[in-house]
Amino acid sequence: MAQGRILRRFGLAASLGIAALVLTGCSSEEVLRFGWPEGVTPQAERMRELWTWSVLAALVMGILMWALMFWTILFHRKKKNSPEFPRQTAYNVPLELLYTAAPFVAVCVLFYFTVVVQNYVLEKDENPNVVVDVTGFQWNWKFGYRTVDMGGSVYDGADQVAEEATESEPFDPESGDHHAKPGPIHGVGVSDLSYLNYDKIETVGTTEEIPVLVLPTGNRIEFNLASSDVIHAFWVPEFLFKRDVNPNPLNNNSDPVFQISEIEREGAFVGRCAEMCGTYHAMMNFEVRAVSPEKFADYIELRKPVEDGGEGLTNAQALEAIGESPIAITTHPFKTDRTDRSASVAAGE
Ligand SMILES: [Cu+2]
Repeated sequence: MAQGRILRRFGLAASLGIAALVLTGCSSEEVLRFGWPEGVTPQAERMRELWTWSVLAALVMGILMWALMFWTILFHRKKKNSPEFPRQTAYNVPLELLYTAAPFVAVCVLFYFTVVVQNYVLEKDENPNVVVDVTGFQWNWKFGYRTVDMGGSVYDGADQVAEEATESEPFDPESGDHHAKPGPIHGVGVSDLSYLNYDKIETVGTTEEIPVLVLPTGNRIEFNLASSDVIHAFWVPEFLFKRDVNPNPLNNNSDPVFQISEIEREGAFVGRCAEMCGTYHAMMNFEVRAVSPEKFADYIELRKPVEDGGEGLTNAQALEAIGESPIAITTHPFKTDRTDRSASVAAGE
C-alpha cells in the first residue's frame, strides 16, 4: 500500500517536470542544446552534437542509477516487526567486476568521440580563404586582414614597414652596443614585440568604438592570435569555441592558429575576452559581422589603402558603404580609461 502511494507520487513529480519543460515553450532543438547557443559553423555543430549525446548518455545513466537506488531503498528495506535483515549481497564478485568494467567502458566511449570531434575542430587547411590577425591588448582588440583569397587575385595584406619597425635589437646600456647582450626571452629583449603582426587593413577597438570584424559567409577563415601584453582569450559564443591569446605565443608553446570551415549564415555575433586580464576584462567585447562574399569583396576594396588601388575608408565608412550598420549591434562601448575613476565622470555628468 505505502509503496504504491510512493510510486504514484514519483509518477506525478515526473509528469509535472515534463509538463514544465513543454509549457515553457522551448523547441525540442533548443532543449537538446542543453543551454548552449546556436552554433554558426560546421565545427560548432559537431561540438553541439557531442554535447547533446554526452548529456543524453549521462541522463540515461543517471536515471538508471536513481532507479536502482530508489528500488533498493523502497523494496529492500527491513520489514516492520521482523528481526530479519533483508538478503545481504556484499562480496558478489561478478557484480563488482561489472561495477569496475562499466565505468571504464563509459570513459572509453566518451574519450573516443571527444578525440574524433576535437580532431575535426582543430583541422587546418593549407589554403584558407581569409587569414585574420587577432591582437588582444588591455582592454580591446585589433583585427587585421593578412591574406584574402576569394577566387580572384590573392591580396597580401601584411604591413612590412610596421612589422620591421617593431624589431628592436637587444640593447646594452653599458657599452651602448646593440649586439652586446642577448635579451632574457630567447635572446630578445623584454619589450620586444616583433612577434606581433601588422596589416594594411586593420580594425582597432577603442573606448568609443567596438571593433567590428567583418567576415564572409561560406569561406574558410583562419585566425592567428597574439597578445601584446597579458593573456587574453578569443571567444565568439556562436562559434562554440575559445582559444587563449598569448603574448609571444610560439615561445609560450601554444598554437595560436585555428580555422573554421565557414560561417553558415549572415548576421552579427558578439565576441568576448574569456580570460581574466585585468580591470576592464569584462568590457573587452567585439563583434563578428558575417556578410555575403560579394559584400565582403566590396568591403575589402573600400578599405584597401589608396596605394593598393582601394579607397582607404575606415571600418565604419566601409560598413556603411556596403549597407551594413557602421557600429556594433550586439554590444556597446564601455569606458575603459583607468585614470577615469570618479563615479560622476563615469556617469557622464
Ligand atoms: Cu582580455
